[in-house]
Amino acid sequence: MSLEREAIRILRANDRGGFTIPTAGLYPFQWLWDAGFSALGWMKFDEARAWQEFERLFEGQWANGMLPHIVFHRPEATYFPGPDRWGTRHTPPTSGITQPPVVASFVRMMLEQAEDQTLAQTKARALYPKILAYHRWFKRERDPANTGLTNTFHPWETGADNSPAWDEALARVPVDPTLPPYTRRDTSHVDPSQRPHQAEYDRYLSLLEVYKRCDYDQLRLHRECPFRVVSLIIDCVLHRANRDLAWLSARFGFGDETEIAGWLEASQGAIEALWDEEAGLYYNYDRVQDAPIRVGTSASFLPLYAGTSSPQRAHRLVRTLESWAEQVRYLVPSTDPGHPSYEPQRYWRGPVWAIMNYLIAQGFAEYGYPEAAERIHQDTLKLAELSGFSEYYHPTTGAGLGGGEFSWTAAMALWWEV
Ligand code: 2M8
Repeated sequence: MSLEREAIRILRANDRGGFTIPTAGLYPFQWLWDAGFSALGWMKFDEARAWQEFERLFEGQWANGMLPHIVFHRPEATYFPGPDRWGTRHTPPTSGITQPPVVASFVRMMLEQAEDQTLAQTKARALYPKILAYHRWFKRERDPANTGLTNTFHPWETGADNSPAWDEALARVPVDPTLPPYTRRDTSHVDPSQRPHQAEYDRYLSLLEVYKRCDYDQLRLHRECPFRVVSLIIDCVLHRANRDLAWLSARFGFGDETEIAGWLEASQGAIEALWDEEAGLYYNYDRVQDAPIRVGTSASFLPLYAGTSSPQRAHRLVRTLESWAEQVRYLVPSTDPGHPSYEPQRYWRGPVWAIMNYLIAQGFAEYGYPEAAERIHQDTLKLAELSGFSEYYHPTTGAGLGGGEFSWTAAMALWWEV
């Protein structure tokens, strides 16, 4: 079967009625940034269904504008933590944290490429106020001091759960002595050597108890949450999303461009302050320690996707990518392969992720480096041919890892035409 037909088959198989689960068993609900990538994939063969993905996602939006990272549209026993553990009292049930805000950018891309322009304009226009409310929530509740960067309160929010970038910050989170007992479900679907360690899970769940004690009050979390970082994935995705939100505002005549321009001015300078000249890349930042987190990750290239980098810094990032390419067979490993914490098969500690490749390649292409973009594109294609549409891949052997028949990997094959 061609890659394209197989990708369509997977998206259809993972469709649960207007929303796409990432993969059966391991992730049986709708996740925020997965929904964005899935919508791009649907766009290539069913435009109406693609727009519906966002409509279902925004059913989970909170009254304060927050868009949660999971919408539990219907009960499923194969995932933990489910709605009871989150206890957010929302209808439909949701988690209580967010995820990389890809929506505005992907709505713009879909609008620009739609064959059915009447449908696309109606859908994008209707989504706009909801996306604006979400971005206002980010500014108001995650950057109240207007630093230009947002506070992130959980590794799950970053999308890169067990990245070595979070090791030290997470190790400082005390394990809650009253943590209710729990059974992990992830390791019954996937080999534990490809998933986070138990010590990390205990802290992921301890953080969840902190949110509940704070009643999900973000301003309290700025003071009381022991895990506070700046995540390059969140902030770079948000910066680009704000650019695209301003574009949508102008396109439809909503008139919010001045407000959004103020946010962009702050984040432009603040993201660039995360640059490390010696390392030749950008670092995440620990807000508790008030110090950069000196681990190169695939997110270290995302200021190109944001569009904040200077041409000189973009050039340095190409050199950095080349040095990584000498150490692995397939780009882009999720952690610097020369770093001691690099683990080529453990989830976000080394493996290659198709969706990150897409964002990084787009950045390189837009900065005038088509060869780097094409190399990443070709590697993604080879991985899919070799190992199918896996959740992630081993950067040296190309083996498929994590969950199989994975929606966002399949979606990239359609949208990015791998
Ligand atoms: C992974 O995260 C979830 C928690 O949100 C998990 O491991 O239980 C991450 O790879 C995240 O980026 C992704 O959105 C999610 C669903 O694919 O799985």
